[in-house]
Amino acid sequence: MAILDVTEHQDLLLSLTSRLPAVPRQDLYGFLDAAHKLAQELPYEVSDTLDAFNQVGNEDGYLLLRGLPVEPEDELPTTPTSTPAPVERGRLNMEAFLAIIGRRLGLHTGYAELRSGTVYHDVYPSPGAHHLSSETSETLLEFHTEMAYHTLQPNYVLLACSRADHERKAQTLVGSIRKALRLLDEETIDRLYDAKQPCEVDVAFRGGIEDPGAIAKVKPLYGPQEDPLLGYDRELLKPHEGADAEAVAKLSQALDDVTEGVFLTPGDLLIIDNFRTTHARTPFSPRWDGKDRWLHRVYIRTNSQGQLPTGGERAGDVITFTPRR
Ligand SMILES: O=C(O)CCC(=O)C(=O)O
Ligand SMILES: [Fe+2]
Repeated sequence: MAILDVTEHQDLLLSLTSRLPAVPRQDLYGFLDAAHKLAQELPYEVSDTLDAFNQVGNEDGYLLLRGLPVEPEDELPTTPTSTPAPVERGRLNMEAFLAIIGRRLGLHTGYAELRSGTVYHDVYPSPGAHHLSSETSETLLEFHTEMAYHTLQPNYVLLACSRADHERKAQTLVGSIRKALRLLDEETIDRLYDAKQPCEVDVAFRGGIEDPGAIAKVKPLYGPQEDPLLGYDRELLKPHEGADAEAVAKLSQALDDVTEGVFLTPGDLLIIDNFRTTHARTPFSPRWDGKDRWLHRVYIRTNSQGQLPTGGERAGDVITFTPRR
């Protein structure tokens, strides 16, 4: 498991967050610029690990920073029940770390159609959530590569935990293509490689139409032949019946076989390599008592897969949807 325990650096890390503006959303560009400077002052152990992950990734497809100093439970606000967060909400430790660590990796990006185009997302359970939503709880949130159907798909999904679920049942699952590929035969790989498959999109990108169908095309495997990238979504990918569907089923099984689970606990920050993995979340039971599971999420783009096409992008930019075709 790719875990870096940063507990010994807590004092230094906390002092970095104290130099960030107190109200992130008032001037998010300014907040993320300040974070960029602070990202140059991370302990070497942390910055070196982040830089190496950013350059070459790893086998697991994720990196977990553990032991970040989250607020004591009695100082944390209650878990949100609505989105987006109020502009005046004060800086939270885990949001501060998402800023600094995210800026070490690349550029925070908002997606205009998603969560009112905000950059920071609260992830919390909601009664009656749509089955594809991160607000689900009692049901499995199935494997997805985040926005695999979006031309400007994020390179990283960062999830930081302020509260775990009461019973600590919720597991975030990551399936890595570097591991899964070894379980696939040549024929299956050939069938999946550079082969566009019909793909539906998440509700936010459907333009208010209930079922626009498979409006995107996604390649399950693409990029470097020896070390391919992955586009896989168990709910949205709709391969043609026959050989394509059979190959996707084999890929799906291989991803299940290599899946690793992480129980996110307060002070954890999970970096998911979104071009080489698919992720999911197992069911858990909310109590609706203000202390339910609470994660903070940001999306990071880098130029490694051409996700910064203009060269003039800034951390905090909000971009619009073009489906992969
Ligand atoms: O709740 C989790 O652990 C993951 C949810 C998820 O897939 C996401 O927020 O992108
Ligand atoms: Fe996700």
